[in-house]
Amino acid sequence: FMCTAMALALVFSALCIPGPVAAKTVQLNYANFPPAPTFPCVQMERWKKEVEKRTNGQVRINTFPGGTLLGAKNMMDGVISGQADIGCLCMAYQPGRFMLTNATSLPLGIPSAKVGSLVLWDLYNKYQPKSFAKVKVLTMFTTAPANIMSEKPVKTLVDLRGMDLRASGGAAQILSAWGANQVGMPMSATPEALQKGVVQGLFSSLEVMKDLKFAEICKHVTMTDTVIYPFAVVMNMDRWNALPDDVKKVMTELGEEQAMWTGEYMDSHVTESVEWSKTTHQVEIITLSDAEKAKWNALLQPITDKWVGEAKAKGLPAAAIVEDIKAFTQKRAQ
Ligand code: IAC
Repeated sequence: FMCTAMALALVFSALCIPGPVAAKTVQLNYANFPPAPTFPCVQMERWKKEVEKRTNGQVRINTFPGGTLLGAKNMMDGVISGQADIGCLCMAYQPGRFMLTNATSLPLGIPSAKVGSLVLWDLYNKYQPKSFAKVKVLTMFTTAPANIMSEKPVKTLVDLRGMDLRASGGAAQILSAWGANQVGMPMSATPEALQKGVVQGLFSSLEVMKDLKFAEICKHVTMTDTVIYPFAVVMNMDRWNALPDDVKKVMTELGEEQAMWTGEYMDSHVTESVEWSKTTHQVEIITLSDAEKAKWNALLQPITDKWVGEAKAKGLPAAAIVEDIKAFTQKRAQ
């Protein structure tokens, strides 16, 4: 009897589930490289919720945090080839590939994740870089400005000299200019590198002190507020082209809104993470004196000059890009 009932149930569901509503449901797999509690995954879950709500369930997003579908370095190619429909990537991990948008991680004074995210979005829309020609860009955003998280206190350039610190892309060049020994790797590899003593700290936005529990190891933070890390969320072009127009409209309208949401989330989460680090792990927050900060800043000008030279050689309107980043920053900071 049970078998008959189950067989009947199967026949019944086979007949009923692929009805007109179910047949129209689009399933999309969204890959992300860091662990679920980190901000790229928090913004992914928010985007999923908004898309599912605004399309009245026409679209279902399956999220894959923690590199379970694609990792930090094969995100872009994995989305182009269709291993994932959507992927979130950090452009700083491939500086040459995303040269134009990585100009946002030059030391040009972006003050927050909210402003950074909108400036990056403006820059992408103005220049439509070739590096994204094979995908549909759904949104972009940045971290809050990077600061030094370290096992030993860093109060002067002398303290930093030769210290092994993790960074990537533009932030890594800044660490080198200050005399640290920068060790390049994605954020997703950093917890293990810290644990094993491969590095004695890192240079990134401070929300990871809480989200990745770095406050347990890095008892000192030196405030530099120098540079952001830029991110992109991209979609496989064939999958995008196959979407119904009303779904495309929902996702297009979410682009800038999601950039702003993520920036605001990041900024407030950094504040929360710093408070948590101080009260829960007695982390020391070090502020450089004006005289010391002037020495650090003086070492940074050659970085922008070097980028301008390299970008020009690649045929990019390098000086205009730098001026645009400054102008967009002014506009978006108002
Ligand atoms: C993050 C980052 C990457 C993954 C998860 C959280 C970054 C800041 C950028 C970076 N917070 O790689 O340093």
